[in-house]
Amino acid sequence: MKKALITGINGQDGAYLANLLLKKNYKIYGLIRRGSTNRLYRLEYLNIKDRINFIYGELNEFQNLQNEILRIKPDLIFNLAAQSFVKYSFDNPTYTYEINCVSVLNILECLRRNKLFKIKFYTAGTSEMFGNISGKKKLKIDEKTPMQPCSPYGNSKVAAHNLTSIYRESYGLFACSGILFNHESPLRGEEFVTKKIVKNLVEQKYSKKTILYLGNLDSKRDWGHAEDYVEAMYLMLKSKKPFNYVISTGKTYSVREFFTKVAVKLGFEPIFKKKGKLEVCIDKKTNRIIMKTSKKYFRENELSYLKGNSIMAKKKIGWKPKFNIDTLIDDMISYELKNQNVQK
Ligand code: NAP
Ligand code: F7E
Repeated sequence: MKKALITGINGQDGAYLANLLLKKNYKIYGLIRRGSTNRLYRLEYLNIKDRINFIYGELNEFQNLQNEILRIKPDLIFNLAAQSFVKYSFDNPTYTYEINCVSVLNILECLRRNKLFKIKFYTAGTSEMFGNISGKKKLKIDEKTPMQPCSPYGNSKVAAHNLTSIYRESYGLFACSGILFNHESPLRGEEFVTKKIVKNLVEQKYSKKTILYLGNLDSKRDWGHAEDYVEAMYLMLKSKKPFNYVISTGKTYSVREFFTKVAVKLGFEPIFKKKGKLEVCIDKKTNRIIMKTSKKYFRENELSYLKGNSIMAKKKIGWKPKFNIDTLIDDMISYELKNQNVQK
């Protein structure tokens, strides 16, 4: 039986990836850090918690990580654990850098020092590494686009990405840094904008009448579904040659467009009034304010436009997304409706 080790297994991607690999008959080991509350709800939701072999540890604890890798001898390692919230990285840059970069270096060093050249390694790169490079000209980003991160998070991921390429080229490790654009799902963390919008608007529709507070409504993202994106991670490690592929849908929508789509699907009639940090959205049917902007959610530096080009991944590893923006939103709404016990 093939074995896979996943760090960050209780995060959004970790849970979907574990589910995918179990279906492919892998034995799964998952690294999680100790906590005082239940953070395994995603694995419980997918009904796979009891099929995971958990390893408790911190990502930056080199000795422990090395012992576990030597004990398990996995065929594949997926490093998904990270401080993944961009806004938080402006307030906690040192922590973000250590977790997101030093941890990758630790795994690469462990593979190199112990001559574990058969283990295939994936680490989670991101579109945030490009910063605003394509913003003005509205270009599609591909594997050759230069990286100019505009957040401490993006910078930490560039460092990890470059180290991965350096170890691949210098020591012949099978190591890839997947350049994944935003991907969402019902299991997305609640601080991210898509989940925040869907959860709040479903609540406003069916239970609590609490206004939704958002930041910049005009930034644009290339949003895909996490289930499609974990498939890409797997395909990257199954391919013959390691390569850092861009994974994206090739379509981009503003936060305002995403919000409007969700609101309309739920039967609201959204009308936007005022501008910038004073903007509000009113439901024309009820004349009630359903959204207000708040200074709190604007960023120190905004990445305002993202659109990817995944032709290379399509050609070389046969990856193609199954979801589009509407089926993604439908999936997210239907999960929230079930949570609210609403019959559709
Ligand atoms: P997520 O839901 O935030 O999950 C992050 C995981 O990392 C959680 O399991 C978290 O565990 C774990 N973690 C954080 N700090 C840790 C530490 N010090 N030691 C051990 N584990 C730690 O993120 P995601 O959306 O699944 O994303 C997965 C990876 O892809 C991340 O590296 C992210 O940066 C990257 N990425 C995500 C996207 C996206 O749109 N989702 C796009 C590009 C790249 P706790 O529960 O203990 O916090
Ligand atoms: O923000 C704007 C915000 O936090 C998206 C991570 O998975 O994808 C994710 O990073 C946009 C930004 O995701 C709110 O300013 C407006 O322009 O959902 P987000 P992100 O920062 O793009 C990349 C690829 C990753 O790698 C990261 O790990 O939405 N926005 N109002 C808001 N964002 C949030 N969170 N909350 C708001 O109220």
